[in-house]
Amino acid sequence: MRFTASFETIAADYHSHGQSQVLRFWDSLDAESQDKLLQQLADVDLPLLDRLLQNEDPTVDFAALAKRAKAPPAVRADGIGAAWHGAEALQRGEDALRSGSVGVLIVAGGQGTRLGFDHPKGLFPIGPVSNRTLFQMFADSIQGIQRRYGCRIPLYLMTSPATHEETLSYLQTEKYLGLDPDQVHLFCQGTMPAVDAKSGKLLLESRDSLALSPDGHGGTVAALQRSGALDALKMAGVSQLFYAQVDNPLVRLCDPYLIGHHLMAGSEMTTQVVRKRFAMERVGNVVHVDGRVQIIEYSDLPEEAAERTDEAGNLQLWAGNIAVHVLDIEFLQRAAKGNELLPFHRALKKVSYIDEKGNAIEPDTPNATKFERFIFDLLPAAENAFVVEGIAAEIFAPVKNAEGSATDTPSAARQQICSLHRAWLRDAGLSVDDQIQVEINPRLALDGDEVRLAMEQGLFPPPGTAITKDSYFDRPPS
Ligand code: UD2
Repeated sequence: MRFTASFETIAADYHSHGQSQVLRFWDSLDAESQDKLLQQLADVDLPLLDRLLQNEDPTVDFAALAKRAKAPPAVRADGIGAAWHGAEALQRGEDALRSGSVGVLIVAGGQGTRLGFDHPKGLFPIGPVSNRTLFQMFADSIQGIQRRYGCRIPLYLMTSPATHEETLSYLQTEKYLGLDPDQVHLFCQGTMPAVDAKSGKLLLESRDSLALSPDGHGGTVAALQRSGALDALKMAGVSQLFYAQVDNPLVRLCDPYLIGHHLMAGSEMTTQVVRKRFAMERVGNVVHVDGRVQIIEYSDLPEEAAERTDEAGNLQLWAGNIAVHVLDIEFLQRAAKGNELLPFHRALKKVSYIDEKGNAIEPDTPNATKFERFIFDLLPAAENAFVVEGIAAEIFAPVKNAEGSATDTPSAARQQICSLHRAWLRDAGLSVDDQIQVEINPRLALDGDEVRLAMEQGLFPPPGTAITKDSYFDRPPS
């Protein structure tokens, strides 16, 4: 049990901050509930909350920023834009992987509300033929990378209180998805309380609990530090973390090309971007402004700035953030010291709560302000922040929305995975009709080159073979 200040101290503190309504049911609670509430109240940084409520924190005038924003200097998909060749970057990244200096960090704390899936999103079955879960897809990629580079990749999975327990039991039940349990590290991010959007009063989710939400993927930095992960990684000789979101099954985990560019640029944070499909696409905009690389989230970018085009008629702000970053451990340690590098973003959301009579209220319009930190706000603080373009069809298939939505649905992602793997098989000499669903497990082949190599070893049907039924290539043909 963590030490918690006495009830009197906490009650006085909340009273002085005008938040004593959170204790209105105190006398009706049993000892266990009183203890639970008291621990939550002790964890809230009331002075920080006051600064946020008084708008005394540094907020950004995104409209003004967007006016000055330009496209970022970037290594484009054709390789142009760096003072070195792509082949050198690739070699440098492969050497880093072989030396064991790269770890993987996947943020999986978000609640999959938009997906309508009431389990941690990593448990969502997405394999187009295998039905493998998102977590299994990442674990298989890591096993493929370990096979190819003879290394051992530590995997850090960030959960939130909403996803931690179920994620842990899933991993235990699934025997850590083929990975060594010692290389898989779960750590839980922090939370922030939600407040009534009008009054700024903290909301109670129940008589003995605040309405708490995960503190944003930017909470990664404090959570890595708090869990001891940064020190452990450094001790293990890991100097870069490859960061990805749990909702992108097409991410090229530990991409040596991206890692190599990061290292050759002497960058502390490198981000992979894709050309946006349209101006208001729901991705962050990677821009260059005031001498720094920054990201203006889609929700903060005025439409006129998003629609701006260059002389060739292309979107001026073309670089879409897909939340794939390479981060130096040293940089994360520096960022964890202050936390002032990560401002809070406010989101107006519907948050269920109990009213002064103890009635549960399910608002049908946004009623509360949530506070989140975004990891990409580290970019302007990073030395030599670097931007590398990738091809969306090869690296980005976000699983965000429930079936039937316009974009970013599970079936759209499954189709993208099939299209990419179909192209690999065709390039290797197999014929596959468009309506045949195919899926290749990275343990067998990580990319098209490896499909050809594996084929020479008889691990795929020989060139000229027609694949006439839905096929999952997971192990050598029997
Ligand atoms: C995010 C990016 C957007 C673009 C898009 C690509 C932000 C604010 N926006 O949009 O720029 O890159 O992804 O798909 O990042 N998460 C946590 N803990 C949290 C909150 C989120 O782990 O407290 C994880 C969550 O599991 C998910 C990811 O972060 O995998 C993104 O979550 P989001 O829903 O907040 O951001 P989204 O998808 O609107």
